[in-house]
Amino acid sequence: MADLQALADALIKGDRNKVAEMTKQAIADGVPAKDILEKGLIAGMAVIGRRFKANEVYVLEVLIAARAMKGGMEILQPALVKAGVEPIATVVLGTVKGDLHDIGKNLVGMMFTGGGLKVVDIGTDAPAEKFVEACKTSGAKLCAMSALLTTTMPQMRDVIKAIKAANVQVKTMIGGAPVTQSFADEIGADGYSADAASAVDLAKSLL
Ligand code: B12
Repeated sequence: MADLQALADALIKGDRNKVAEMTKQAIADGVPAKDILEKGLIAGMAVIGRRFKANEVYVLEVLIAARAMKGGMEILQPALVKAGVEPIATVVLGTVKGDLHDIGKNLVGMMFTGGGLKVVDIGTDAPAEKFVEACKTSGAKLCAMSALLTTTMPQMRDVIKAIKAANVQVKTMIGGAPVTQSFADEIGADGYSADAASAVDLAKSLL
């Protein structure tokens, strides 16, 4: 019988091949897809998130674990669809206009996926209209923005204004090295978090 704790451990170690192999085996053993996702892949990613938050692992380890998670997800996806397991919600994620930094954004996206959210990544240098359009077409419940430059932070305010003007019902959250809670309060964002691991908890609390 498949050992989901061992699957989680392989993901924590970032062993992509083992994660793929064990995911396949768990499906073959008839383990419900939802259990493989929640008790194997998401459980492993949650550990990585906690360790990252506590500075026990670095960005590179998170990226390697996320790559292993992606490999497992690709195998599990058809079984999830078949079992009717839906993502918790859709989140639109992008780096605001004028800003090309995407390492942090991608990390947040990986943690979102690891937390069971569907991510619509609109990339970098994304103008307000692109956020609004993506939220509308994807039916997202959350809109997450990243900025790494003090000069592009004001773009976040523009995105929030555009979302309100278009009357799109999404919660907004922001992050990036220069962003603070007080800036989030100032521009009317629904939430802010300082790192990718807390971003998942924040997203879930906003839903
Ligand atoms: C890598 C880097 C680049 C790379 C980007 C490559 C890429 N694909 O991203 C390149 C070389 C392209 C680059 C270019 C520039 N950069 Co640069 N860059 C950096 C650097 C060294 C690291 C950023 C990074 O990836 N950090 C690692 C990630 C994991 O951390 P993070 O992004 O902060 O993300 C975490 C959190 O902030 C949070 N988070 C991030 N996004 C989100 C979103 C949400 C919703 C949430 C909840 C959380 C969240 O979670 C993440 C994980 O925990 C920083 C210095 C630094 N120490 O930050 C400078 C830095 C950001 N860059 C800077 C500058 C000035 C520039 C340039 C203007 C340089 C130039 N003169 O051309 C250009 C601007 C280009 C542009 N238009 O965007 C300055 C910004 C100064 C300022 N206060 O505005 C910095 C701070 C360097 C410095 N000390 O001067 N840069």
